[in-house]
Amino acid sequence: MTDYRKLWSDLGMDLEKHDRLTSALPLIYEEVYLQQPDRPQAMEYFDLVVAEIHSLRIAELVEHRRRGGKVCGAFCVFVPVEIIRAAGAVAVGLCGGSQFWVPDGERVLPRNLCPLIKASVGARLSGTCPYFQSCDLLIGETTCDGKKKAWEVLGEYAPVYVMDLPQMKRPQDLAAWRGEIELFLARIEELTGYRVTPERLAEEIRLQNRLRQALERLYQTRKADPVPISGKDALLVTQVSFYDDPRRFIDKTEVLAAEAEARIASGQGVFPSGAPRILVTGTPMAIPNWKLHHIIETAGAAVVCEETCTGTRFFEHQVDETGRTLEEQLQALAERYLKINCSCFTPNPGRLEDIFRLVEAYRVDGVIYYNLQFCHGYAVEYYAVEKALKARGIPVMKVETDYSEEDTGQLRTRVEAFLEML
Ligand code: BJ8
Repeated sequence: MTDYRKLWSDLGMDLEKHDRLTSALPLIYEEVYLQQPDRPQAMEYFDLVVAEIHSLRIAELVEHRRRGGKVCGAFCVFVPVEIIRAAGAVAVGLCGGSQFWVPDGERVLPRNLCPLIKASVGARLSGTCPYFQSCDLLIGETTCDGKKKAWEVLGEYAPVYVMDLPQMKRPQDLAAWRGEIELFLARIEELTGYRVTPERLAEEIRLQNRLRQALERLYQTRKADPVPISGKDALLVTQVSFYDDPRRFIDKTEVLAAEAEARIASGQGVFPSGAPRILVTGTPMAIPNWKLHHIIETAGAAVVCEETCTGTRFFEHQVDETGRTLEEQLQALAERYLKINCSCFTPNPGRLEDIFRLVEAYRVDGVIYYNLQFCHGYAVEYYAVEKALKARGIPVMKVETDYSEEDTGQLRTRVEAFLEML
């Protein structure tokens, strides 16, 4: 049996602090997840992943590195994981979703900064995240100002490579992004010592497309009324996709989607038919950030879709698989990734179009705009989203919050009032 304490200690972790972090999780998980009635049986796998979040997958990463492999950590859905894997490395998502890490982040970052950035940097500084500790290279990107400056700080603690993401979507921006992807490929090849061949890249493009399709299939089931799976469970599945082994994740998600489809066929749901249906749009929810979904769903509404980077922005759009040369494949990757509608782009009309499309497809009664505190891009974009939704008679409310529990009561009151008027 693996001695995880030794493994964590070998990764240079602060074991005492780590014990404090992990001791809180089972209680929270019990309350937020395990007490939900009628959950699909296939969620058992995802429960296991959370229960073993710092052990089973970490042992796999350690073994990969023991055999000479590399691990790369990313903080944004713009990072093309296909390239990382085609060069023989493992890709993991590193966005911090826990309040536990925020104070450590605030040691080096301003307090009035997005909690996702503070928690991500704090996770590294505190030595309590084995994923961070397992990374040979951290991949940052120039999306929002907070992130791009945080990489400079993080670079003092670990090797960081930054991808320069354009902030517009003109042809010259696509060309620049394509060039950036080429540089990225060269950096990853240098890290691993392997050349990325068109054959290997084609394999990883197909694999990541399959992963996207598995999530898409699961999301399709959420269009049903009654909805066969809770928003909290669907969110967890997407969160897990960022660090699980991709092949295993695809298998387990397909089993879950098949179960959800069978539930639809038999009319089985996790909320009564006719329960208010909510679209959450806005900033990502990194694990274990389940705060808003928990409030909404314990108030009697179902979250049926997330227009976020831990939702549709992560898995919509496939990479074209017809490219045979590296040039064609890199172009296909650049085109697919540049379709993501993050608020760091100006203008960003595609996001509005996505929201309308999803409101219709998922038969949404109301939209809750989720804004992590101090995320200015999404906060400013609320103006356009609210105006457009109101013009179409779609109820919308904005929630601005952080990872702490301090405002939970107040948020609950506001969400309940919003649900009542739907
Ligand atoms: S593509 S949303 S994952 S940058 S860190 S922007 S919440 S202030 S995470 Fe993001 Fe990529 Fe865009 Fe998606 Fe705001 Fe916080 Fe910045 Fe954030």
